[in-house]
Amino acid sequence: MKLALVGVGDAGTRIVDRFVSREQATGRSITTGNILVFNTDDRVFEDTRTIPEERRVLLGDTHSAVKRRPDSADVSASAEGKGGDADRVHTGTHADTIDSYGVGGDPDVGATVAEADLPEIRRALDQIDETEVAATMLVAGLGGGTGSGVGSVLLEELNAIYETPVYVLGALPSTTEPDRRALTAARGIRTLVPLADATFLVDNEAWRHGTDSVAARHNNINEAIVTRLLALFGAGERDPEAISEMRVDSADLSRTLEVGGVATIGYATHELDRDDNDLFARLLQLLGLSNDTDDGGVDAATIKRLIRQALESKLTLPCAVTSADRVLLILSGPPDTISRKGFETGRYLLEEETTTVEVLAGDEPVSGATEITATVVLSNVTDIPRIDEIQRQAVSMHSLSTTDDHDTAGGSDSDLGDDEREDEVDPDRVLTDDTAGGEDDGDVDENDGSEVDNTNKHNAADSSVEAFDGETDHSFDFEAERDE
Ligand SMILES: Nc1nc2c(ncn2[C@@H]2O[C@H](COP(=O)(O)OP(=O)(O)OP(=O)(O)O)[C@@H](O)[C@H]2O)c(=O)[nH]1
Ligand SMILES: [Mg+2]
Repeated sequence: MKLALVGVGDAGTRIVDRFVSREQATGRSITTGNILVFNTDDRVFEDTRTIPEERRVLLGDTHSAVKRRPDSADVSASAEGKGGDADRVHTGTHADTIDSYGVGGDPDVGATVAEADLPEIRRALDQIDETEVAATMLVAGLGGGTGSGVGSVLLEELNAIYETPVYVLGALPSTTEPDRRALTAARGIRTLVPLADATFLVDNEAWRHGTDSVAARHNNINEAIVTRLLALFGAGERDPEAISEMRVDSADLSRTLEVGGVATIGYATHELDRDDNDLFARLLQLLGLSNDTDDGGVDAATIKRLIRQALESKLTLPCAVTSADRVLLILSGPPDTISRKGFETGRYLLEEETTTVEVLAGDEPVSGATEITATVVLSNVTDIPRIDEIQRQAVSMHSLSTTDDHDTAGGSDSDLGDDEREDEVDPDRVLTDDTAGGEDDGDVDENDGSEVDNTNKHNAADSSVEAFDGETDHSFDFEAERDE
């Protein structure tokens, strides 16, 4: 599927950059240059390798709440004098702390800045040729003031101008980050998920290795994300000449995602050893001596095992697989290796394990590949422990903020008054049984059943700042969905 990528904030910028560099290195053609990144702090722009300057948009130039990073010469001078600023700059990228540059982690400032810069945003978006792509994906760290705040305005804008689906890829903060990141992510989930045609979430907590530095951790996670996105959106985009009866196409992916909500991806690889067993199996088959009546080179049991591994692999967002609405399986490998029988048993396995009959499956023939990969997409999953945890953290932070005027995150959000904090997360609307039942909550009713309501699409452009207000109709309640 041809896809435009719009990165926002540091995480979004890095992930888009990584995607394009892998796309180029593997000779694929997915974004075909339809990329853009937005940020309120340009530190990470300097580190990008594949994003042309005109596609990197720095917002908030004229906004007084946006703090510009001093250039490095100024920093060394001031660090000599004061000592502290140099550290700040070093933590400005890939840190578990929130620094004060850009919008300083505040999504309300992010949304305000983006609203003010809408003309500039629109001019930048003109560089994307919607006729060349089947969908657009907004990429952001949902705990970021820029990612969530600017991201919410961008998503509304993309919805308003594009007829094609707009997906979101959002990274969730890890537990080592300040509570304020979790609060922002909880709000980001509630704002973005109902507005997006589907939201892929990645849990940084599940994917981090204990001893890694934050930078190494992010790099590894970004690599894993990009591998999965390429397997998914790249399927059907290469080797058009290779023959396959079951070729996956972009309609399969859109159909899987059209139920909306949160999607997660599993992935597994099997290295081909074509010199021995597989060739032998093929030989037997050619001679009519194989009792595997299969048409492929890798036996059915191996294919089935691979599909099981993908389902049981660490999902981008761990969840109960039985809560999925739809499933898509993509098997990618040399055209002659993917066994039809293995494919069918694998599909049956997915139906059983996920307890859904809506399993689509297809293959992506790749001549000369040395491995077979299985990619499994689970869409509209609702049983997600990590989201419950983030919501609980957000609610307890909210409670603390209403009983204590001090900034419990130790961050720089002292500019938020109590009234504003009231709006950030309303615990009654996020976690209580009242909301879970959904009877008296118009918002939840709107999101009734398994489908996320997308009626806001194409008419929500005027409500981006209010989208963070607990009283708008953008809320998405996972508890309510689960109980239905
Ligand atoms: N997977 C991944 N997550 C990241 C990366 N960088 C940051 N994050 C996560 O994204 C969240 C937001 O961080 P940033 O992207 O730095 O924030 P921002 O969107 O630039 O917004 P500010 O708060 O204004 O700096 C953090 O809570 C991290 O969990 C990255 O490179 N990869
Ligand atoms: Mg930032």
